[in-house]
Amino acid sequence: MRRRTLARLVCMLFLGFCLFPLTVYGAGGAIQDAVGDWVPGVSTTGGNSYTDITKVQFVLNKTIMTVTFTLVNDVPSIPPSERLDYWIAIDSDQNPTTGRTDKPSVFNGIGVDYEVAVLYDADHSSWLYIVWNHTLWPTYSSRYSAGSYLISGNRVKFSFPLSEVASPTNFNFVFATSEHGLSPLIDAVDHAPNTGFITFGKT
Ligand SMILES: [Ca+2]
Ligand SMILES: [Ca+2]
Repeated sequence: MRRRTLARLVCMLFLGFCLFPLTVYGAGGAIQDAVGDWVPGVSTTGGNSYTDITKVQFVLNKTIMTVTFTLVNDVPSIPPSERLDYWIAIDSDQNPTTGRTDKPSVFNGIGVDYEVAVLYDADHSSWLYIVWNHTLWPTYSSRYSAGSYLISGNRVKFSFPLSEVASPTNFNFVFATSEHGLSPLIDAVDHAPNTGFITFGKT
């Protein structure tokens, strides 16, 4: 009998957990972005359609952040540029005066402590996945991230653990793309949201 009672109790607890999961840290959403709205003053020549954001989806599942960019057209496997970036800029301490502050028109005034990016670098002739730590800015420290990424058609998706960006409990962020090259001349930046930023956290 005792075994049956114990089995029933375990079963009830399991069902209760399934019906009422203890999710205490998770959120998500999406930002729609206009077509052809590269950042004025930064984008001198307009841009290629694969840098033009139409939507960014973002999900925070406990401590794993997943970001999916949707662009106007497919991302080329070998871009005609020196550098092509898809990134999230994170203000991990919610302090606009710390971290990178040199491009307020791109980052909308947040103090960028970390950037997590999927990028193509012509110097390496390959795609890379990197986290920049701007805590020591302007000493530009970089390293490869423990995250993962997928480029498929007009989508760029990547995931990374928050431990890569100092495990913040509350943080602000902005998404951006950029492409630069001299031959042909390319210099384009798009971002989302166009003004302000998104906040995730426990509060
Ligand atoms: Ca856009
Ligand atoms: Ca900051």
